[in-house]
Amino acid sequence: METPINTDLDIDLAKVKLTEYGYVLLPNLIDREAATQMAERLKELSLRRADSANPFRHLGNLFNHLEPDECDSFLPLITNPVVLSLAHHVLGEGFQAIGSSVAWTKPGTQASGIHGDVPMGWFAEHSRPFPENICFIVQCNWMLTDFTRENGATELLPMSHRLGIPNMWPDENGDFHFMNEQVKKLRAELEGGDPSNRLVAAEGSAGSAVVFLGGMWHRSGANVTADEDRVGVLTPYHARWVEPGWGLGIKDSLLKREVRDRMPAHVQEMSWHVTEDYPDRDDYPN
Ligand SMILES: O=C(O)CCC(=O)C(=O)O
Repeated sequence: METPINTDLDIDLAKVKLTEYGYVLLPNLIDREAATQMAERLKELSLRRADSANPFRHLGNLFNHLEPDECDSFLPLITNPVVLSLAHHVLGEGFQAIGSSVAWTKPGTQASGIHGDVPMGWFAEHSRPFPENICFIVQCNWMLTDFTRENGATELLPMSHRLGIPNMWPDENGDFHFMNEQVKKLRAELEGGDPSNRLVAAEGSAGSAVVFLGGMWHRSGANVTADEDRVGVLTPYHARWVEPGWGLGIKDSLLKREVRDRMPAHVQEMSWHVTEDYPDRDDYPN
């Protein structure tokens, strides 16, 4: 049965949920059929890239991989007025779009490690005081297939943008470090089976989205189904004053210049930096 697009969403309530709980589920924002078609095309493009037999497939900024005449049908993923309004609410004027990366978890994909998005790990690893009331990134995961707990829906720890940073990093001996013992213990409990069921699975039907603050503790769940693909597209937005190459360490999620230059004017305004602004080198921080 056709799922109607959600036109009566309460945007003010969505803003409150985003800032207070750290995430908000947005059911049926785009047409299910359009979402399904995008998923099929993105799976095809992901398969073309040389890759191992890894059941998790990732494709960097999808617009760099599409044919020029296909871009328009994928634009709703970065121009959705509800998502833009939430990004503006948190990040203010001039926020920028990056990412649009495909996260396809096939059956058998393991859950990822729990983390906060860039640049939070940098603050932890470099023992810097981290800015608790400042949001660098608003993350959005578009569900182009149905997302269920079983097929690997994004899992989030509600209100965890108010906790420390869960990221870990290895030293030269391969031993892992955390910003403190508390986050280490909490993360170990969540990843060790989450006995109190604190992680929320962002479930929804194809065409829905989950928007969350970059500082939220989250991961992509394990796909334990026998035959269900989970295809998401992550479309983060960052504050204008963040520098994507160094501040966010994600130069590869920018648009190529020629792709940016053929985008509608309002998308170009959200895409100040392009891949070519960052020469190839391996010392951009992650
Ligand atoms: O694919 C997902 O469900 C989550 C992706 C994620 O954790 C990330 O991009 O930081």
